[in-house]
Amino acid sequence: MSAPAGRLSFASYPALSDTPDTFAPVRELGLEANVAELDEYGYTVVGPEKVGAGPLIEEIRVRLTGLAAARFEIAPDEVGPGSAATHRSYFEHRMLAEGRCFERALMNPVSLALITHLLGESCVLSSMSAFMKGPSDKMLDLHTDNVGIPAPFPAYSQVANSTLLLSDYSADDGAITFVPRSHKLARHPLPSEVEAHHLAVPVEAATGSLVIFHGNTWHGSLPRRTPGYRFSLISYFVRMYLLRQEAPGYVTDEMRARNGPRFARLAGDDIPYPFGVSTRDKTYLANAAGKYQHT
Ligand SMILES: O=C(O)CCC(=O)C(=O)O
Repeated sequence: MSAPAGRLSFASYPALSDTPDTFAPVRELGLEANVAELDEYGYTVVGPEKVGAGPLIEEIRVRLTGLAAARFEIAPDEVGPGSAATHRSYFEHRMLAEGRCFERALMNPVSLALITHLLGESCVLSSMSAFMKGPSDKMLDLHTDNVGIPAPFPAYSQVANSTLLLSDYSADDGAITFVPRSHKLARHPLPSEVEAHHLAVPVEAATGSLVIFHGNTWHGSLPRRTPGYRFSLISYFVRMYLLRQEAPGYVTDEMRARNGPRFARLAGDDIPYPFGVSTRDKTYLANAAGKYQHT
């Protein structure tokens, strides 16, 4: 991808010509302000008109309702408010195995541009989860998504979250909340801080929006006070050297063929570990050439 005339692109610098310019898709999709928010506040919200998911949103909702109905052992039209005993009523992983609509959500260009800004092109999908939340009085305490990673965290993201909103979000709807700039603290909230909800700002956004956040950012959620479910689809990505939450044995060659090389990479096909001779040599060469400085 080349930069518009007069704009900087290190992809045109010969020594880096095979290093991906992760800013190029950001610029192409007009997401510069979202990148600034990610870097400054640790999270950003992209509106439905820019995300462009359209009818996919309803398709995923219907699919999730069917999966939840099967889990609750009721008919899909009986899935409604009232089954929530905790901050979430239905939370399931491995959604990528559940139909092409989830593949399309994974490959959304806006989501990938911002996740790639945070984690580089070599990042992989760790898990894709469906989340339905009914009315309750339960808050989700503040935490980071750097599960199992001790502080101090690096300033850059090692994990990142792309949440597709499948219903409207507001404080009353039980929105996710963020503590702006908390990614710069580079640590988990202390036990004495996990209930500091007054520091956290709720996301107010329409169905079809994307919420993207840096792995260091403190977040939680409010109780849902309105009837029915809050629906979301969470794609959680990690740098390629971290263990994944899912073992993606469900990814088939058909899925690879229809979605292309970036999909295969996200599915983990280029992870160099455990070392074979060729992946070992490729990794050492790339490391020696400084490729991982940029992605
Ligand atoms: O969406 C929510 O309410 C919270 C989700 C969350 O904590 C996460 O995705 O890490």
